[in-house]
Amino acid sequence: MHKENFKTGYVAIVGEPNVGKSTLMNALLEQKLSIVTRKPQTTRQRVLGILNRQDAQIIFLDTPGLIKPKYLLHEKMIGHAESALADADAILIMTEVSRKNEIPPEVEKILQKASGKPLLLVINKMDTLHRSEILPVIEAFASKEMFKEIIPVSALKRENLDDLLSTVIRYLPVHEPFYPQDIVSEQPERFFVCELIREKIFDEYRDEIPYSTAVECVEYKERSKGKTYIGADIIVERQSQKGILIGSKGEALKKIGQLSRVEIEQFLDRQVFLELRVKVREKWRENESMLKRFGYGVDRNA
Ligand SMILES: Nc1nc2c(ncn2[C@@H]2O[C@H](COP(=O)(O)OP(=O)(O)O)[C@@H](O)[C@H]2O)c(=O)[nH]1
Ligand SMILES: [Mg+2]
Repeated sequence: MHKENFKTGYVAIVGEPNVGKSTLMNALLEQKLSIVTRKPQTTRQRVLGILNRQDAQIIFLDTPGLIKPKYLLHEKMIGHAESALADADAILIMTEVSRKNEIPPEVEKILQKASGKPLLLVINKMDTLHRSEILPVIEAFASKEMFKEIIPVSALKRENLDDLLSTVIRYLPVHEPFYPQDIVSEQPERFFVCELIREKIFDEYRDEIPYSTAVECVEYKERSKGKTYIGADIIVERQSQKGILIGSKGEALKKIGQLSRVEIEQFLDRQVFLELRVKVREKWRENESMLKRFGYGVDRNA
């Protein structure tokens, strides 16, 4: 039985690209669930992570960074962030110390969808500032009077995260847990497998390539000898991109396969046989049915 005042709720993490949203969720869960890269716009949909404590179950929703949309894919990404706000009991608006006190218009706009919900500002990357420089940043944001709380953290160095958690819990309703207390997400294993492959592509390729790429796990079979067979398609938009991804004599693709397999095995805690194929689907980022197929479909006003 749970304690009488046990709390359960959804907490959306929203903000600009690259401020550290996925790093924060992983740090809070003490597990790598959401992929992290040095490039913006890595996260494309909402990623659910469940933190189970003695006193609370916090369901975090990591979301794509808020940008001006250029492709239908971007509109879907913003749609995922909006749907996370709609479901949230509390909202973590994430920014980083270098932003001074600016809340960009893309973020302001989406916050209109969150009217009445508690907005907690998380100022990340405080490890990059000298202690004496942090207070003025907090004061500048406080003058906006938009936020119930302002919490400076370093997601990377795991600084001030306990404070963040106890603050968040204050804003959650008293409720029984929604999920069993031994699971960390409801998204299937194969989703995280595809995401890890996508992360390696973000790390290894430049320019438009990572942004033009989707990954689809087409086969996922448990084999008796303890190895899982995973066949995944890497989707690109042009023939020339396919050539670059594969590389001369297939070396580049082989490297992606090796790097991905190591992380997938760590994530699944078992051995994996990974087979990657590269396919061209022209303009998939503008194609409603392909976006849906690759897992990016969402109703804007869900
Ligand atoms: N110095 C510093 N870097 C961070 C911190 N949190 C995240 N980063 C880096 O910022 C980049 C973007 O992080 P990510 O979590 O993918 O950002 P997202 O796009 O908001 O999800 C990565 O290179 C992270 O390692 C932090 O607290 N301090
Ligand atoms: Mg992210």
